[in-house]
Amino acid sequence: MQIVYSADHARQHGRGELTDGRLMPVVEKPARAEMVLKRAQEVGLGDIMPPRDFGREALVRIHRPDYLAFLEGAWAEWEAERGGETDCLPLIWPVRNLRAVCPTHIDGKVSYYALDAGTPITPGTWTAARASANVAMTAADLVADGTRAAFALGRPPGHHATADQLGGYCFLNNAALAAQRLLDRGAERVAVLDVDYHHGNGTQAIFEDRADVLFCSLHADPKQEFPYFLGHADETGTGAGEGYTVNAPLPWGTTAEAWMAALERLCQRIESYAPDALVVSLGVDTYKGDPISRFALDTSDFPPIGARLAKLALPTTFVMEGGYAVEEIGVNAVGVLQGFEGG
Ligand code: OKS
Ligand code: ZN
Repeated sequence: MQIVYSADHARQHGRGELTDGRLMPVVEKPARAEMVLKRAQEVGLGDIMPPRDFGREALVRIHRPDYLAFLEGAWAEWEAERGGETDCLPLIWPVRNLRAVCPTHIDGKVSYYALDAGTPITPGTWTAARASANVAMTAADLVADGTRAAFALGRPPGHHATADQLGGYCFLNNAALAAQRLLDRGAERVAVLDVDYHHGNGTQAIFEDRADVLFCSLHADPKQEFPYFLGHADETGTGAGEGYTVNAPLPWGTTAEAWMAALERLCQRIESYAPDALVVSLGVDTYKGDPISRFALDTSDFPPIGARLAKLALPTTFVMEGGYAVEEIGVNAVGVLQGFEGG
C-alpha cells in the first residue's frame, strides 16, 4: 500500500490541554505518527512518499476563508498579545443566549473558531495542519490516479474540524478534503467511513446536506463521550443529504463482537450506495488500552476490520485519525492496513 507522510506533523506539539479540570500534557503528540511510520517500515507495508502542496484553493473547497485566515494568523496574534510562553486556547463560547458574532481580539476569536479547550494552537500548528491536509489529498490523488489503496499517515487528525471550527485535536478536516478531492477528480459518489472511537462531527457537519458523500460512523455514544453534541442515531442528514448520514453510537465497554456487527451494517449501507471511492477515517482509539477511550478492542481485532473493508472492493484512501496508546498505535493501525491487503 502506498503511504504518504510528512515530517512536518511534528510542528504540532502542544504544551498542554485542559482536561479533567487541569492543564495536562497533550495526548495528541508527534510520537503517535512516528510509531505508525516505524511499524509500517518494519512490516514493509509499502513505499513512503511526501505530499504535494495543494495550496489554499484546495482547502477552501471544504473550509471557510475567514477560518483559514484565522488559523494562519492565530499564533502571531496570540504571541503579540501574550508572549510565546503558552499555547493559544479558548475560554468562552457563543453558546445558548449569546451571539456568534466574530470578535476582533484573539481571545474572542479563538473562542469563536474553536469547539473545545483541548486543542492548542502552537507556533507550528498552521504548518502541521496544512501538511496533514496535503498528505490526505496526496493519498486521495494516488487513488484517483488508479492506485487501489493509499494511507495518509498524518497528524494532527481532522474529523472533528468543521468548515469553520477547530476542536478535538483537529484543525483541517483531512478526510473531508480527501473525499472532496476524489469528487473533484471525477468520482460521482464517495463514502466516508469513520471508525475512530469518537464521532466525526466535523465530517458529518461538512457533508450533512449533500448526497454525493455518504457519511457513516461507528463511535462511542455521544451521550457518554466526546464530542457529546453530535453523533446520535437520529441524525440522518438534512435537505438533499437526507438519508446520507448514518450513525451507529455504541456504549462504553463495546467489545469487538458488537463493534464488528455494527461495522457490518455500515458496510452494507455503503454497498447499497455504490460509491466510486471510499475514504476511511482510521482511528485506533477503539483499542482497549487507549488512555482516553472506553471500548474493548484488542490488537488481534484490527486486521479483520481491514479485511472487511477490502471486501467492499473500492478504491480506498485511509486517513489517520485518533489513537493514543502510543506503544500499540503502530501495530494496531498498520494491522488494519495489513488486514486490508490480505483480505
Ligand atoms: C478531553 C478529551 C478530548 C477528546 C478528544 C478526542 C480526540 C479524538 N480530555 N478524536 O477522534 O481522538
Ligand atoms: Zn478519536
